[in-house]
Amino acid sequence: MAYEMIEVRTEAEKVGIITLNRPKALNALNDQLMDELGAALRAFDADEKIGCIVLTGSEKAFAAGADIVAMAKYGFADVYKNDYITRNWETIRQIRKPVIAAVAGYALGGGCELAMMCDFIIAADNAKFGQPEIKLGVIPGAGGTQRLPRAIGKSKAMDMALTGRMMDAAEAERSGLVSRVVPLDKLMEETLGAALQISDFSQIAVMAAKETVNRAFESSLSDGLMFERRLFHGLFATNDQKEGMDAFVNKRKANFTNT
Ligand code: CO8
Repeated sequence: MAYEMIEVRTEAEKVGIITLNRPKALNALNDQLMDELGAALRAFDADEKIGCIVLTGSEKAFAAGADIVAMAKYGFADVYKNDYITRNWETIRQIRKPVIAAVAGYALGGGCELAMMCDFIIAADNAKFGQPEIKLGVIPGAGGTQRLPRAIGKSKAMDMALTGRMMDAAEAERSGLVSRVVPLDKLMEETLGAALQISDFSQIAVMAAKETVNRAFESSLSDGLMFERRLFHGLFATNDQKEGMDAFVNKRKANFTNT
């Protein structure tokens, strides 16, 4: 598929990199961009050589939200019956390989929600997060009211959703929204470092770790612990468990085969 609103490349043939590329609109997320993003994510997920995916934007904006110019024209029938804006936002949830968001500049509204749908966020020191939908007479529509409180707690999430204020990178790290903050010129180096590291691990173990951490948000503690235990046990059926433990015992680097 030829892409117009995203750029796609790989690093060392094992990391898939998707760059949102609508610079004139600060990467505002419209249906075409989200369709392209969904297709690119699915293609990397299906590519056996790819062990991790990085999603990023420009230095000025990860994404400044859903496309307000497009949305301004829509009525209830367009968004509800025809599923405009919302139709392709769930693809990223179906991706089984890790997706890291590398966020510089604005991550607002749907941009903040898209970053939160990734498995973790590495932020540049110029990053700004916010859910400003309240200023437009609406509310977040892609998980902002649900993922933000889980990430940063009720009080800060309410503050963000009700005032529409922005949170800078330092506050985002302090609040647990992002895992690391790095200087802007080190953002891709740091993110690719993490992505390459993950790509060298067993894809089976990596997928299991992702699935299990995500389960923590969907289940009781005892159900989550049982899910973890069963997957932990299951990994003892893989060649990669034998390889990883043998490599440790024999003081050599593990060579995982994803089997
Ligand atoms: N949609 C469309 N165009 C945008 C958007 C956007 N979200 N954000 C910026 N642009 C455009 C501007 O219109 C402008 O275009 P032009 O040059 O043609 O006038 C261009 O990008 C540059 O923007 P600015 O001139 O405004 O740049 P500034 O540096 O002055 O300001 C800001 C940057 C602060 C980011 C500012 O652009 C802004 O406030 N943008 C809107 C942010 C916002 O409100 N985002 C939330 C949108 S609502 C939403 O995301 C709901 C999500 C629901 C998802 C549901 C799916 C399931």
